[in-house]
Amino acid sequence: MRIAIALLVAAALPLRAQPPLTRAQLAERVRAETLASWNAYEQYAWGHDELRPLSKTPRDWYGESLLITPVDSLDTLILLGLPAEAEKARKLIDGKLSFDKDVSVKNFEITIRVLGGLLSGYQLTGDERLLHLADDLGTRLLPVFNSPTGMPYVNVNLKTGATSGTKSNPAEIGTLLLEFGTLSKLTHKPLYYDKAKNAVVQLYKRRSAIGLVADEIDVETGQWTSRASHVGGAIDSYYEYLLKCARFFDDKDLAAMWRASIRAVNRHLADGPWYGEADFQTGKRTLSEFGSLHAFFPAVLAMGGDTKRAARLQKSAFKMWQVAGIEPEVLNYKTMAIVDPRYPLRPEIIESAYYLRHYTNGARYVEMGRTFFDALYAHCRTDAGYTTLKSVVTKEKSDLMPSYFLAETMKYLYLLFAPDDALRFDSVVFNTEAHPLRRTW
Ligand code: DMJ
Repeated sequence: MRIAIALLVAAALPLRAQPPLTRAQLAERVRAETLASWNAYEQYAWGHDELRPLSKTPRDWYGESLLITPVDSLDTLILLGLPAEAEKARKLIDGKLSFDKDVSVKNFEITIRVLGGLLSGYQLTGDERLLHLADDLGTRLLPVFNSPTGMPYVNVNLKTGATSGTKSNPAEIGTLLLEFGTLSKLTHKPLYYDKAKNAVVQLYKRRSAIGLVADEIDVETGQWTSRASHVGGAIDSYYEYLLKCARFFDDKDLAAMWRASIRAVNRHLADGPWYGEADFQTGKRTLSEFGSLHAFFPAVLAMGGDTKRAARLQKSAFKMWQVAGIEPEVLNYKTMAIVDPRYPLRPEIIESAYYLRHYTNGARYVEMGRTFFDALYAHCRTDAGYTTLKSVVTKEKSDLMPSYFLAETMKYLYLLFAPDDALRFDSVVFNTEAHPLRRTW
């Protein structure tokens, strides 16, 4: 009886507040969750492209595996201090990865995830086999540039070199140069750099009179097939690479292209504290939508030196996150209504928090990170890795751990919390899949 009364009294008392976790403790928790997710991949999807955490089954993008998760995760495992797991991944890649496959792959995705992962893996481990694989992959991807304009086709068959897909977009055309350029420098084959750079130049040349690009173009005719301009999916990383490649390769043409582009974007797409959509030729506003893919933009603004706009936009993105307690894919920022309720474990908002913490030393970005991590843990964690959400409103889960979750989402979260010497920010440039590349030439 006395025990029962004591329990009742204890239940009525407010819980003693737990002290919030320190940055070091948060970094350690991200590391532990990364390890658990990797272990789930090992247990249920080893040797395959991706893990489906709910059904505990593997997924291969093209029927045959290209080891997308191991290649995408290798540098994360190294940077987070998981050497045994990294070594196992490296050995799997060394022994099993082959591109001699009769499959038609998406050039953009394979470039940013696989070519980028092999290059950063090579630079971090010194394993020549990884560079050899990157060179072999690069050679097999090169036919994409054989269009009448030089802008890449969407798909290429790794064995036959047959290309397909004429309707592409600035992101897929303009997000190849960090990887192809690095490959060029490391193999001393200028062709890779020249082809990928020409593709960006061809795209840039087709910008409108007010300096904007739209989100679909035919790579054979060079004609735009859309008028929509924004900084979201299908355009996003085109801007990211203009800036990063200008600096990484010390390329004056790209620097000028970046300066002209950011001027036009700020002039026609900035909409109060958000960035929306406009007609690329007239600048007329068309949509007030912002989403999880747009959320990379504060990072790029900060890197370009505009921390004021970057901080303001990150504040907006954080509001988007808070509407349902985790980030929707698309939000109408005028009404704050959710337009697309999915959350595919995207990293961009975390990436921007990391860049802003680096550039402004602002503690508020670590606090944002705490909110992101708590929500991921609460809503996306399963007993076999993390999974995407069908709806941030109902929190209903879907069944996929995309390879970028370990490549990007967990890496940027860790780096946001970890001490600066975990990775010296200025010693690398991250490709759009968060693979850190070093200028070793
Ligand atoms: C990643 O593959 C890359 O960050 C890409 O630039 C955009 N989409 C995903 C993550 O959301």
